[in-house]
Amino acid sequence: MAPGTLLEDHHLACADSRPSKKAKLSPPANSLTDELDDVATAVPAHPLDIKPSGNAYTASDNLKSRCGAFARLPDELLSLILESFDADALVRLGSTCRALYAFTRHDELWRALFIDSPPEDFEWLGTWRSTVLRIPEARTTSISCKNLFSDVLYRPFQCAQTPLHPFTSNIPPQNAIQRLPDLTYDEYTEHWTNTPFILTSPIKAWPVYRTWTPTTLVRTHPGVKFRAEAVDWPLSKYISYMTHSADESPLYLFDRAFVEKTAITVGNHDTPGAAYWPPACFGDDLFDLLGTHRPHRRWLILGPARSGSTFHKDPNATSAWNAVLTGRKYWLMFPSGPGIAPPPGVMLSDDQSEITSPLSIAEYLLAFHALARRTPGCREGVCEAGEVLHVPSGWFHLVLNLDESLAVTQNFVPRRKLADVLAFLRDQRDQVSGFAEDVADRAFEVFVERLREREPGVLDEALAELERRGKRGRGRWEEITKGRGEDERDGAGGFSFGFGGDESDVEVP
Ligand SMILES: O=C(O)CCC(=O)C(=O)O
Ligand SMILES: [Fe+2]
Repeated sequence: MAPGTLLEDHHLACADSRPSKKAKLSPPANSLTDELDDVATAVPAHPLDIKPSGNAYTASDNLKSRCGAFARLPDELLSLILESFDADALVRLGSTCRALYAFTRHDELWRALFIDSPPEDFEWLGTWRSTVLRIPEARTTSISCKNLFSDVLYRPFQCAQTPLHPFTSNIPPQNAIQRLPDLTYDEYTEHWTNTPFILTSPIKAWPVYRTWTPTTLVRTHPGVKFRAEAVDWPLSKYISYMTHSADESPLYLFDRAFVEKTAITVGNHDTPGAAYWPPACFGDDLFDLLGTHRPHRRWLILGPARSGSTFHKDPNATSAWNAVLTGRKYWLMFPSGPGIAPPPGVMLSDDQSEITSPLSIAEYLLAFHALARRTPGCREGVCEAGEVLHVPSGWFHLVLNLDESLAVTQNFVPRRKLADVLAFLRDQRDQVSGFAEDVADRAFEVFVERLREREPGVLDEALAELERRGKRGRGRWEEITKGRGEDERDGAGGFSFGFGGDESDVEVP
């Protein structure tokens, strides 16, 4: 969560950590209420002894009242102003009084400073501030700010410390994502393209499943730079960050060039020397017909416990599989489509194209998980190491790593979802992503041309499906908008989350 972006939702998101009266009145043991009480009381004290704002009402002293003109600024505004300070100004201001010491220690400020101008060489020293200032942890001061009461400073810490297992366990049976040993191509094509599922045994024979762990990878590729959100770091630095940081939303390694960087061979299960191959049930990827024009398709994903992906849909209406090599991932999923509301707490921009929720994963779970769990269409599951989860085209998903986790994901176009992908490329052109620049604005035309040359039958089937949908959509829409003179909206509709351009800093498949 960036400093200064605290909105009302954040107030909703993190419960005040004052001792809860509810504990005394609690309903029977093991209820969710009990678990949430445990969540609230399991948060340790803030390292600088900062407390939530509410405590100011009963306190006899308040450090902020003693920081001159700054005392008059609301905490949100003060944090926002500090975002424009450089490292030197932050250090000097922080040495003037305890309250400003606390505000200028806020690690999100230092994360932004680092990311704005990443140093050529650095050593990860446990916090962004220590890393920017090159101060080893042992020499970092920690002055008690006991009478400072600030939600802006306390909440990110609380969200980073709150136990998340109550949200990811006791999955209601009706929400549970189905677990299957494996599927045949025909079974997948006939029955499963629109359904999330977990395959429990498809990757046990992958060489990378047997040999790749964060520890082995860093041993073999310590200096290879991988992309982690806005930075490219040598793997050894990322692992050092991953194993020794307390960020609320940890930097997530998401690298689309890992095959080239690690010089592995990929292909199908019969490709000589292949390090991994897509589970056979998913069949061919129709984007392969585009050859060198195809959009990005595969990512290596690595992150610590509590890292993950906030709600999004995969790009270009593709489907995906996500194979866990080490660790475990909790998935929360919702279908989308005409007439289906987005998941609770997910806000879409007016044109439905962009997600406007500012919540981190922990904030989302704290504020909306209970409602999400009760919402029709909700699917949840934990994908263990050695298992593969199927993300159907168009489904919203939020993913939380329960442990440090290494995974490989691939996006693809199965035959049954070709119509959805064509509709997306044709009707949501400004959201098409992951293609090279010279193809991006004519991706639909290029793809249709290739399909016509190589798979005319499959193309005709998909175009006929699109026409059927168009007719159905027009009938319904005309009924609704009779006399208003409005155009038909795209039948596929809904929000989607793209890759951004090639130069984009952030990409989440
Ligand atoms: O592993 C993750 O964090 C989720 C990645 C993702 O969104 C996907 O595979 O589609
Ligand atoms: Fe995704």
